[in-house]
Amino acid sequence: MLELLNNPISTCSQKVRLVLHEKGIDFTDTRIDFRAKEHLTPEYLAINPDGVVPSLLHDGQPILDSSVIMEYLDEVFPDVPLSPRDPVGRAKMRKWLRFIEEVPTVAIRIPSFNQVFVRHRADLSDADLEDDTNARTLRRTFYREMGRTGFSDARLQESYDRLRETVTRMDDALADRDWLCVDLTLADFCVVPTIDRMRDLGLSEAWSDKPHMKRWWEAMQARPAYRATYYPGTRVTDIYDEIGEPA
Ligand SMILES: N[C@@H](CCC(=O)N[C@@H](CS)C(=O)NCC(=O)O)C(=O)O
Repeated sequence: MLELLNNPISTCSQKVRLVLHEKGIDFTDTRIDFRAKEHLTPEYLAINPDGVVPSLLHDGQPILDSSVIMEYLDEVFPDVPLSPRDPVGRAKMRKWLRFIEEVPTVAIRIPSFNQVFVRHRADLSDADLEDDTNARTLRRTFYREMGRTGFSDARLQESYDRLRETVTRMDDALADRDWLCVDLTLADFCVVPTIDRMRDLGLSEAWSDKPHMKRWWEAMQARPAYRATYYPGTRVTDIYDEIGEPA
C-alpha cells in the first residue's frame, strides 16, 4: 500500500506524482492543505519532521525527500525502469538530480513566493508573522528573509539567472539526444516541475531561443504521466488568475 502525502501545487510533490504515473503505480493521493498548515501539525511532523511535502508511506514506512522517493520507487518497482543500468550512467543521472536540487529547485522558490505565496503574509501582525516563521521547521531562515513583502530584487535577479543557466545547460545536453541522460530517466522528471512553474509564472521566454529544450519540453508534456500529474488546481494560474501567461 502506497500513500503519497502531497499538495497539488507543490513542485516537489509534482516530481513524485510524475514518477508514480509514469511507472503506472497505484497510490492513495492524500492532499495536505498548506493554508490550513496541515504540514505543520504534530501528526504530520511525526511522519516528516521537516514539515514539508511530499512524504511517501509504503506499508506505513515513511520515505522522505522527493528525489529520494523517486529513486526509492525506481528501485522497488523496477518494471518501468527510469535509471540507467550501468554505474556510470547512474552516476550521470544522479549528478543531474543533485544539480536540479541545488540550483533550479532552489531558484524557482524565489519568484514563486514573491509573485504568489507571500501575499498570505501581508496582513499578519508582527506576532503572527513571527509565529508563522518559527513554525517552519526546515525553512525558518527562508521565511524570515521573505518577511511580509518578499525577497529583494537582487535575490530575484540571481534566481532568474540561475533558472536561465539551467535552461541553457539543458539545451546544450539535449543537442545530441532526446533526454537528459540519453534514455528517459528520473532526471527528466525531476526538472519538469521547475520548467512548468517557470511557464506558469510567465518566464518561458527563457527557452524561446533554445530549440533542443523546446523539443524536450513538448515531448515531456505529451506524456500521459504529465497530464495525470497536472490536473486542474495544480498551477498557480489556476488559483491566482492575474499571474503568468496562458499555457
Ligand atoms: N527537499 C525536500 C523539500 C520539500 C519542500 O520544500 N516542499 C515544499 C513544497 S515544494 C513544502 O512543503 N513547503 C512547505 C512550507 O513552505 O511551509 C523534498 O524535495 O522533498
